[in-house]
Amino acid sequence: MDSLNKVLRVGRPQLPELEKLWQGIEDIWARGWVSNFGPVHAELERRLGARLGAQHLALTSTGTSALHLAATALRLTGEVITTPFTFPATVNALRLAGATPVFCDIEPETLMLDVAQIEATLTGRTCGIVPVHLFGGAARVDAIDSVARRHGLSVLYDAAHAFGVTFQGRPITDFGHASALSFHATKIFHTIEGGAVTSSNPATHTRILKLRNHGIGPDGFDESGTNAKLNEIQSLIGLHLLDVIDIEIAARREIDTYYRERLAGRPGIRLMPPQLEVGNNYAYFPVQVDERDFGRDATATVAHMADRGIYARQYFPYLCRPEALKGRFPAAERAAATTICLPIDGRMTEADVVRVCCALQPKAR
Ligand code: T4K
Repeated sequence: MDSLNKVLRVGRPQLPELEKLWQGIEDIWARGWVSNFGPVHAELERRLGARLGAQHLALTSTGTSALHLAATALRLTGEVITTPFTFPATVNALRLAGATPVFCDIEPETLMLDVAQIEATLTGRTCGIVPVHLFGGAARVDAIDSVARRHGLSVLYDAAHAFGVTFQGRPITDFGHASALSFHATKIFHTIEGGAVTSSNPATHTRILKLRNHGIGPDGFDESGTNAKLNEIQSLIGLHLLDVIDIEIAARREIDTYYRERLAGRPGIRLMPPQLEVGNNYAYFPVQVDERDFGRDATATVAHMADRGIYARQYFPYLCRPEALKGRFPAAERAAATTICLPIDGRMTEADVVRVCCALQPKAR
């Protein structure tokens, strides 16, 4: 399909080739085992753990359930410091687990938790930190983990966007006590809906396995859990996409480069500086729109592009909107008002990038 007729939108899922999927579906049908920890689920869990370099990995039904289970397993029932510049799932899951999210501002440069402000936000009731690795980059894991160690806090990373990301060459899931990944269809690796918790401590992992299956463990039922299981068909989709994830990341890296070449120096458009110690996965291509120089704000920019068949998204305006937060977290508020994500996926071409960049023109004065 030529670029002009191609749908270009954020979050367009990569789907496995149907012919390849078919044999796996026939096998599942023949076994008559479609959920509750079947062989495809087991294989995906094993292969994902190996790919991500995780000591322990448990698949879950969504990224939100991964966060919820991990927060429960880490007993985050006091105040938990997190960012207001995230998808609502982060705070929803914490509240479900009985934690009280306490917001802290972000660094304008990375759009992730500002470590200096974490220290200033600590109280006697703080029990944990839940940083979010945004857009394919990484929060300042070394500094955050060292603050947590100094104060005896648990760290749960929201790694919904961070599949395969590294910091100083180490898997991002090596940091903190646990990480929660999302395998939603819009993510770089997905199972349509799904997620996973990685953890370093065997006891945390054992508890997560129990919590995702109604609280039923090898010794029976001794605490309430939920149903957060991934089924066999979704696991099969994951196995197929895992075969091509490194091709997808490499293809996106090229798209990222094309964008940077085309958009460098464009008035009113700020590109995110590359994080030198981070192996990015190019899950998103965020830019910030400065209304004064661009002539349109982020919302008008997204609408203007949609009129030209390009579907960018404003991420994340949600949590900074309530009046109660106004003025308290200026960097997050500014990020929420100005950040848009441009389409990026491994099926795009340089011509597609040109089309997006043409639609992202400043308003003529
Ligand atoms: N933590 C963070 C930091 C997160 O960003 C998320 C989820 C979570 C935790 C929770 O993980 P999950 O429980 O969701 O696994 C989408 C996703 O639904 C959500 O998973 C994701 N983050 C969030 C950033 O994006 P919406 O409300 O923006 O989705 P929607 O339907 O408006 O679609 C987004 C874009 O994707 C549009 O351009 C359309 C496109 N799309 C979407 C779907 C579902 C497609 O092209 N095909 C599709 O099938 O939340």
